[in-house]
Amino acid sequence: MVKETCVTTRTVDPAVEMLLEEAAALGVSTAFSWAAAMAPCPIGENGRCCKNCHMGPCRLVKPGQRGVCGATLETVAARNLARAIAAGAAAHSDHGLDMAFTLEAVARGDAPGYEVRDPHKLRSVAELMGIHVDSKPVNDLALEVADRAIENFRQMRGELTYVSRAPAKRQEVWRGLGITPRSVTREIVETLHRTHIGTDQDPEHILRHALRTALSDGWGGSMLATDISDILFGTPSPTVAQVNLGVLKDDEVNIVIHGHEPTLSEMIVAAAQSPELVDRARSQGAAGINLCGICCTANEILMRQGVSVAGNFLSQELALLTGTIEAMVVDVQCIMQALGDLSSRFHTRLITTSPKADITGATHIEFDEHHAPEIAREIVRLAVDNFPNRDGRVVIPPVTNDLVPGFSHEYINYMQGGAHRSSFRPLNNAVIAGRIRGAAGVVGCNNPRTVHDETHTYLVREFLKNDVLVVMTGCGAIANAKCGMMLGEAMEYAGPGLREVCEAIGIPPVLHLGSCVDNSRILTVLTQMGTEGGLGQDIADLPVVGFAPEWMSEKALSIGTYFVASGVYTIFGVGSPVGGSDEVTRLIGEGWEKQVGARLEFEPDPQQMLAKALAHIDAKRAALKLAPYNPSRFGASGDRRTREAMALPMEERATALYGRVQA
Ligand code: BF8
Repeated sequence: MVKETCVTTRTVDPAVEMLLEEAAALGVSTAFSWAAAMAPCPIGENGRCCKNCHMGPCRLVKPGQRGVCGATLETVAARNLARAIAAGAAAHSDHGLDMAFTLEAVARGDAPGYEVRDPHKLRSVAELMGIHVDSKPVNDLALEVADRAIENFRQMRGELTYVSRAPAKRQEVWRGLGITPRSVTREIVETLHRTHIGTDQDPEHILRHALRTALSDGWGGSMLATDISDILFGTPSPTVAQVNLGVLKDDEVNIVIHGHEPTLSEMIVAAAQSPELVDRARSQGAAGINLCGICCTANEILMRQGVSVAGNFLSQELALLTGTIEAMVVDVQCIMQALGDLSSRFHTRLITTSPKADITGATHIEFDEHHAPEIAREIVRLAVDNFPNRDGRVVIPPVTNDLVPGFSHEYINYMQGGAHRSSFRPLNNAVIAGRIRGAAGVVGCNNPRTVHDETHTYLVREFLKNDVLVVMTGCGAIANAKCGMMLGEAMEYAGPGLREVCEAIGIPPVLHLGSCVDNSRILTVLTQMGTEGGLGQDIADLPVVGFAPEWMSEKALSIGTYFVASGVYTIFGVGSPVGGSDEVTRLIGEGWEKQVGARLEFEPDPQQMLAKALAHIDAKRAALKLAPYNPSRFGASGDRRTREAMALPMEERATALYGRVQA
């Protein structure tokens, strides 16, 4: 059900508030209290600090001030942003590369426990890559796809394979500017080179390469990560699951999987269901094994397996405070270092699994896809054997909600016409008619510098009221799922036209598309909307906006930048990492608008964010010569009318339902 939120100055999530009170009672610090105790560095916060060489760090805080090498504020702020985008692109893409290596190992028969679960997707991906499918055996085709994917990470010349998936007009924009990405590796290496002391000094030139680097993530590393995950673990379709800290069980072994990559977590899902380990849990006094996730690993196994989600980024420390987690298993990205110390205060075993990420205080059980089932069983066994070590203090907030995740691009296509007539035509028609005013992609992190989940949930409610269809990923998706916004009941917030469309198709008005690498699914959806007909010929023509309202990570900057480079006006909340430079703010705003047809803006005020988004959607509608948005034209049909009629006194119902009734 749709839940009212409990707004405090820290969070809108009552489960998080309850555990923050528990943290205070236990004298435990969390990201919330650290953020309250330490203001952001006022120089680094908005891009004025240059620490790219050891003549500095230089603080450019006075008008006209330069660094020791002569670098201007504009150059410094542009370099800082470009480096952050490169780091974000690297994180997504290294994840994608590991997925490609796993697919290669599976195809060679070197990864027992894994298989190609979606051969249909394998064939579609092969075709997109220009590989002849013919009647090749699945593993032969998988090997060719893996090889082509790996080549995309290391090729030094040419264009990324998936550039050809973008609308033709968009490809022309990129080629015209010289920003068509060659490979993730090439663009990231070049960013680091250009931003080294004494290399690229013109801020516009630096930022143009930042666009190219971000594109190598969106249309390269992330898109490959999504596609290969679908091939190996199945393309998501809608399922039902539960969310929030109330999914933890007081009488079962709780294992929380946290991080980003689905390879190990998929194996842990299987191990946790094995009769041998469930019996072992019972022998330790537990009623069973309860698996759930946090952050984007959660989104991966939620989308495909319906595994519960305990929370988003700012819930990770709080989950430990429940006293009920036998093991928190982490891989890479968004894992707070504080978990090491914190887990040692409770009985929880923090288990690191990536060869790339050690945390002091954790037990390291290294993942290797060649021995994944044994490693997964070892981890689950360790968790099970830890159950008797609970100290008896159990504080599980009684807060959960249901959600319907699983909206892959393929399913969105299918749901609009079934197997024989799948297309985006109904969606495009709804936008053309004005039933749907436009669409918003609301994605990204939590940040304790703003009220946890508040802007994510505010924007989504307002978009629904304004007949704007919402697609979500990452921690923003979890924020809204916790409030019941990913259920049919969220229709109560929807405007009349959006409601008609969602009721006709049978979908919630807020669609969960997956983890942060799955923002690439949004690119695919937008491409199909742009090429379906009636809404222009390019992503930049569409009445759509992108948002990262509570962003904090470099990955979010990469995502936002590849949205912009793909033609989507994108607004970030919280604060601007280049706010110290009016010129860089102008370059990523009107400068990028001239170059790629979209702006990147940082706007901390949620009402302003909304107003800008709606104005943009309406301007795009006008440019397409679509009817102006007019909600009063829609909503008189379908079950809304029935529902309103049923709420009337009995004697008035028949008239409301059927018009004037003869006595
Ligand atoms: O990759 S939304 S806090 S968990 S960075 Fe991290 Fe941000 Fe969450 Fe997913 Ni994405």
